[in-house]
Amino acid sequence: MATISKTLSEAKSTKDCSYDRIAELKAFDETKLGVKGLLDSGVTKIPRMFYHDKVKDNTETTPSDLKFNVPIIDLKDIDTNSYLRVETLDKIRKACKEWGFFQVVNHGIGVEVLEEMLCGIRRFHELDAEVRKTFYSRDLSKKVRYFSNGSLFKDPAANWRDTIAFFSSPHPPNPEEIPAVCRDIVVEYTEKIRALGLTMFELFSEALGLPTSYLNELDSVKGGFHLCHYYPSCPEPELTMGTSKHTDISFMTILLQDQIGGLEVLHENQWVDVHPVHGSLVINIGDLLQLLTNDMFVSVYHRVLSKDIGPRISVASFFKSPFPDNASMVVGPIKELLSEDNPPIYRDTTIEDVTAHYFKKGLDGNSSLLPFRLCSA
Ligand SMILES: O=C(O)CCC(=O)C(=O)O
Repeated sequence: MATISKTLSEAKSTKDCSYDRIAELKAFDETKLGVKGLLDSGVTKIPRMFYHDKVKDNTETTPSDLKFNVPIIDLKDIDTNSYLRVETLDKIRKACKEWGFFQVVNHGIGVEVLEEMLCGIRRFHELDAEVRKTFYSRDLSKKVRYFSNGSLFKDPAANWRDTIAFFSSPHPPNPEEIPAVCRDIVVEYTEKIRALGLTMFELFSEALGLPTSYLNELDSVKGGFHLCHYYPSCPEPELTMGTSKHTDISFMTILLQDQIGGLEVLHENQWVDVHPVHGSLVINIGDLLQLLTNDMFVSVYHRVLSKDIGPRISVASFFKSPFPDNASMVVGPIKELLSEDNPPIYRDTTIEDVTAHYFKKGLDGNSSLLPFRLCSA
């Protein structure tokens, strides 16, 4: 590892003409130990592959905090109090339309489950290096997979972040495939997040004026996986990012974050902090739900800043199409939502085409829906 980090730092300090980015990426990937491994090897300067051109863009973070707050929606008693349910549906509709992001409290998953999930993911990422590297893989068909930067060789700059991914549905891993240090909690969390996902889709359906079960009856939303991130503290956080600006390809994402902070959402051209609220979960609309709802709900850009403190742990649970099982399924704006005043903005397409475009473009900061917009819209 010491040799590799020397190669990495040599690559960083050499002049532009001799900088071999691919060699640096390969050397990093071959360690199979991610950013955590780099930090453990004692780096005090980040390798050049992590340099981002535009860590600071022309949108501001701080002033927006004075002006905007990501909505927090309380789900308590909405099944028993019809007045509260209507009020909550109004809040959800407004949040999905104006923000594409909100936090939920009293969502039915105990705080001890959330905390144990964060601890379990941390235990995995802090396993002995020799054990951890046995899970490292870029084989997308693996149901349990540890890696650093999903599109390492495609993205313009690497992020200061490692990840372990778990398929959750429709084909979850056998429990024995899950690392023992987080096995029980990953199984439990998967079950609980799935149930919350069904509830959220019911609420979304009602908020859209559709029958309660509408979205849950679509076969296209029955797939799922978790990306469980570990953001080590960064010696030069101003030069890199934890997660680059992007939207999610999912229908919906439920995110669990610890108390470190750093997640930001783009709202009215301002980066707004998604302040960690203990016991809450962050809900965000993905590109495919924006397409289904004909922009009534929006999928918005978000990113994670690097910090000189850490590690930060987060778990993003994506509700998506069971790919590749449903790859050829046609998706387009829901017909019941369309009218003369609300004509379709997107053409019908397939899950396969949207997904292929999303991965082809990588984390370049552009919406994956652009090629599917109708010219006249
Ligand atoms: O770690 C986070 O807070 C966000 C992660 C994220 O945006 C993603 O996995 O797509």
